Amino acid sequence: FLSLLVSVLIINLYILPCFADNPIVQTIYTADPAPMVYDGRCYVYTTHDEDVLIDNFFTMNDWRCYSTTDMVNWTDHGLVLSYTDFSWSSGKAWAGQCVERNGKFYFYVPLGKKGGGEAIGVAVADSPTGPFKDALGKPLIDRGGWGEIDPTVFIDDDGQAYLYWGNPDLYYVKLNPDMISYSGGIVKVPLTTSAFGTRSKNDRPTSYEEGPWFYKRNNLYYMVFAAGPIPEHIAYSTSTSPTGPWTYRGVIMPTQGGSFTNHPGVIDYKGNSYFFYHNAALPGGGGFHRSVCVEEFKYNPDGTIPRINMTKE
Ligand code: FUB
Repeated sequence: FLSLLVSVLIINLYILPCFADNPIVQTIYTADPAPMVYDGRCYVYTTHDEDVLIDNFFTMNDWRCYSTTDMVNWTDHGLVLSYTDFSWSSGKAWAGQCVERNGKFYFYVPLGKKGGGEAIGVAVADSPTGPFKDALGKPLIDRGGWGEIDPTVFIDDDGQAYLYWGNPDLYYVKLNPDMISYSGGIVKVPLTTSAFGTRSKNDRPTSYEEGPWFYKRNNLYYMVFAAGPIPEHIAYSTSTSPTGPWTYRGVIMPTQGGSFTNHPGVIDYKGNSYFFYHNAALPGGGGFHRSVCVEEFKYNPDGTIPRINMTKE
């Protein structure tokens, strides 16, 4: 009996079942959802807003993973990666995305660098829930400044992988098949209003702010992104090519929910479409204490995305 009790305790420590409506995580503050479908399960990687803030700003040290097969019952896989796993990082475990290739899982994450500035690292694992290890021991993307945040990754049908990222600018590289290096230079995407929408304030050229989410559906490429001005809403653009030119398609989720940021993640799973985002819905919630939520939606017949509102369901 004692050994059975110990096993149950160990299982519960590592795989905690959660049963939740929105927010889908109700035990800690989470943000920046990055869903990934693998082997029949839907995994969602999130950032983690610490309860106690330093300098009343984003205080984020690690990434978490949750999974489900029905969008109702969630399994908590706990902490899967921390900024301390990158010897060159000083913190800022902000929005990342994980993708599977040839049985390995590549988790692209933005980090603050020791000595200043931001860069994007890549961690690799043999399982979707880790353990993840820094694949390079140095940044994958480092332009020597700031704004290297919010990487989004997509592997096209021809095997070419793309990594987009950035705030206030939007960049991409073509990843090599090893997923931990790239060929060609870093390309800056032209931020034109026809591509990314007109902004209601002239602090930036277009509504593009940050948090890109890049994917393809029915031969159309989608760039869903957090749009400004602050407080953010979610908008999107489409293209018939993975590298643009992009055409602005409008607002998906208006500013709602009490957080000055929002961050999209979109997937199809078991024949339905799901839109992940964050808000400030948990008790004590706010701009630095956010919560990940999900809404089911249906694409319009022409592939456009309908307006989606936040719910508690
Ligand atoms: O979570 C920290 C930052 O806030 C993310 O990198 C942005 O997308 C915004 O959600």
